[in-house]
Amino acid sequence: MTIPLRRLLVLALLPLAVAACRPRATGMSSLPASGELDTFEDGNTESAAGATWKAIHEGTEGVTASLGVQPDGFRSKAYHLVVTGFVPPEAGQRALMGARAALASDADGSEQSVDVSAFSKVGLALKGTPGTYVVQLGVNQPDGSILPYNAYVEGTPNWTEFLLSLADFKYDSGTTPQAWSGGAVRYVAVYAAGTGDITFELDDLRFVP
Ligand SMILES: [Ca+2]
Repeated sequence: MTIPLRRLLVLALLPLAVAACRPRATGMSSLPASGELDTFEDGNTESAAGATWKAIHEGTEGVTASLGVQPDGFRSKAYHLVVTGFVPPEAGQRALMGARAALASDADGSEQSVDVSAFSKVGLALKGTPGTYVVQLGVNQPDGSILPYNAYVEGTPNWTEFLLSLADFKYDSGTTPQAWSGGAVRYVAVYAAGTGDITFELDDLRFVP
């Protein structure tokens, strides 16, 4: 028995049509081609990638973090993100206190990854309680896991703009540090590395070609 060519074509295209009808395909939002993740100028905690900024307070008891969008800013001057919290002095490196946003989001709100190979840098403006801050990219691995790749900046009470090369992000949490090797990025996060009462402010977060 032979199947006419036209029917074969229809059968071949059917899965594509079904995929196009799925709500998750039409509801997907992700990092704009411009690379601009968030200027906060809309006054809310939803990024230009359609995902919501989340306050992160993990790793040990007593860590707190909350966030909000407040007036003023760095380059885009209407609004910026403010993160406030506390890291117990004894928490050391176990504490995660900061803010995180995914680079893409499904219609149901689940986080998705984005290929950032069109970009070579991450730009952001930061000011806050003096100390070191960790800029982190969650990078998809071939086995499906996500590893945190870190770069470090020094925060001061004055706005400072940082332009971090993707090549400078390293996975340094394990026994064997790993240099940047590309891959799709699930999220951007900024964490305070210090302890005590900490407030820091973010603005103009973007991927740069
Ligand atoms: Ca702004």
